[in-house]
Amino acid sequence: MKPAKAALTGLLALLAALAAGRLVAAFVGLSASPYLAVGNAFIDLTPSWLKDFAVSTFGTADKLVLLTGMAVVLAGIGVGAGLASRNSPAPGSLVAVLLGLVGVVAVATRPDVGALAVLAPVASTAAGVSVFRYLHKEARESASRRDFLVTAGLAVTAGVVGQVFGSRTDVEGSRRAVGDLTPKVKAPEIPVGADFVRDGTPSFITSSEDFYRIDTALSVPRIRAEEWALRVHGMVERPMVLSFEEIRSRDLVEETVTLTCVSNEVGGPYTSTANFIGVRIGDVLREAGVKAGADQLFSTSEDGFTAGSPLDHVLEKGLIAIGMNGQPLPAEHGFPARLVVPGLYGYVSATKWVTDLEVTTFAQDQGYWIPRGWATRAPVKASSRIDRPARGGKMRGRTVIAGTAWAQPRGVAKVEVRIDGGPWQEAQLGADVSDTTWRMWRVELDLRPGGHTAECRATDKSGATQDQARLDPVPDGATGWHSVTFTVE
Ligand SMILES: Nc1nc2c(c(=O)[nH]1)N[C@H]1C(S)=C(S)[C@@H](COP(=O)(O)O)O[C@H]1N2
Ligand SMILES: [Mo]
Repeated sequence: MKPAKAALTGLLALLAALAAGRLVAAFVGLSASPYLAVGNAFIDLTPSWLKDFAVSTFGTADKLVLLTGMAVVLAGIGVGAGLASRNSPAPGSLVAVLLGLVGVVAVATRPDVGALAVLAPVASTAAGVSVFRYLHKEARESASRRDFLVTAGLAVTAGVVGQVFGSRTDVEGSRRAVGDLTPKVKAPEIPVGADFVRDGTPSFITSSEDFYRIDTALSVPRIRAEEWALRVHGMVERPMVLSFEEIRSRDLVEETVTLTCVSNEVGGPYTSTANFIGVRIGDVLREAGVKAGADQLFSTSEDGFTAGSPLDHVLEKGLIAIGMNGQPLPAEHGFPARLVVPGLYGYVSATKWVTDLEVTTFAQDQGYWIPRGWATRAPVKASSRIDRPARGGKMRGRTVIAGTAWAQPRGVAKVEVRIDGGPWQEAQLGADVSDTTWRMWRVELDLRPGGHTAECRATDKSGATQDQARLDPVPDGATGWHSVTFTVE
């Protein structure tokens, strides 16, 4: 076989192998791509002096330099393997298998891939060996130029299809690849008696499917964890860029938090509770070194949404969350990462698909909703809601009124109920889970048949009772006592 043809055989087999790996990786998670896995393994294994050298020499192009270097080395191996196989396909096949093994080891040892990930390097190896042997046979017998062109075309198409599929729809693959998230500090178990589901309250923990949703974007941003990064900058001593893996490999904490939307009407549904897993924003910002004079953390989403939160509050209570109820965040709730700040309404704190944290001042920047008429500062107001009976509901026999109350981060100390404007009666409270969560309540009453009105009000642990004055959600949250009319039969 002529040297040029032999070299081409090796190169094309290599291309086919990489393309097959990329195509399968589009379905089992981008990190399963043997090429990227080898690159990531290389980065993880790089001693810090070399890493520092690469960053100081190439800056943010260091990853591109690495991937290009790998491509050159691989191309050299492909050409060499082809040339070594001019008489027999055995040396080239051996090289393909050995490269495949490197890919399998690299993928299998990645911390960020799922169980199916090895399928990608296995497919890669199979494609490399079979394409090599096929081309080798053709080259020796008929040596048609078309065979080479068709192979090259197929390989490029497979790679492009993998790329397109991978970047369009692989959020679920990326979530699967992240797998279960195990916090170092777990949230305390929710005690029995924290909710009164049988009496009509929601369950204490809201399932991720049932968790309320508020987005400004028309479509859910689809970002893969592997391609996501969080920039921390502004009034800090040491700006940082954190990858998903860097966040994940920190000590993760889990916290049960009730999230509340400012646009919730009295009695409305925009409040839910989940176990959020992540890192404390305070830890990250202290590493970055907050400069004097800053008073706002300004967060920006991939989709352009922004929120400004009071810096002192965020330093104390905020999380960069990557998990929700034991799983990576659902795409709808901000995968790969979002902010969760107990005690602040979502629009000034809970940025989903967050990509940028800027330490700044309220004088300098305004979050998305501020020029649209909402308040700059929006702490959660104490609130309570009657879940049963429903408006116009009918009750029979024993009358149990039950509901929900929240006043994060102060916590709920007391809920009272009154019927038909009569005396306030203290409700039985569910087990106290945390000051950053809601609290369920119930009260058993003996009511005469006929129509009634029930009202409720909460008192937080600072002793402040929920405001009676009826105010609209704009500009900083509704107030007023929830009231429900119903009939006892
Ligand atoms: N990127 C982005 N983040 C966002 C929003 C948004 O529209 N876009 N809405 C905010 C508002 S108003 C609230 S109340 C919470 C809701 O979070 P959830 O949809 O997970 O319940 O997210 C906040 N984060
Ligand atoms: Mo909201």
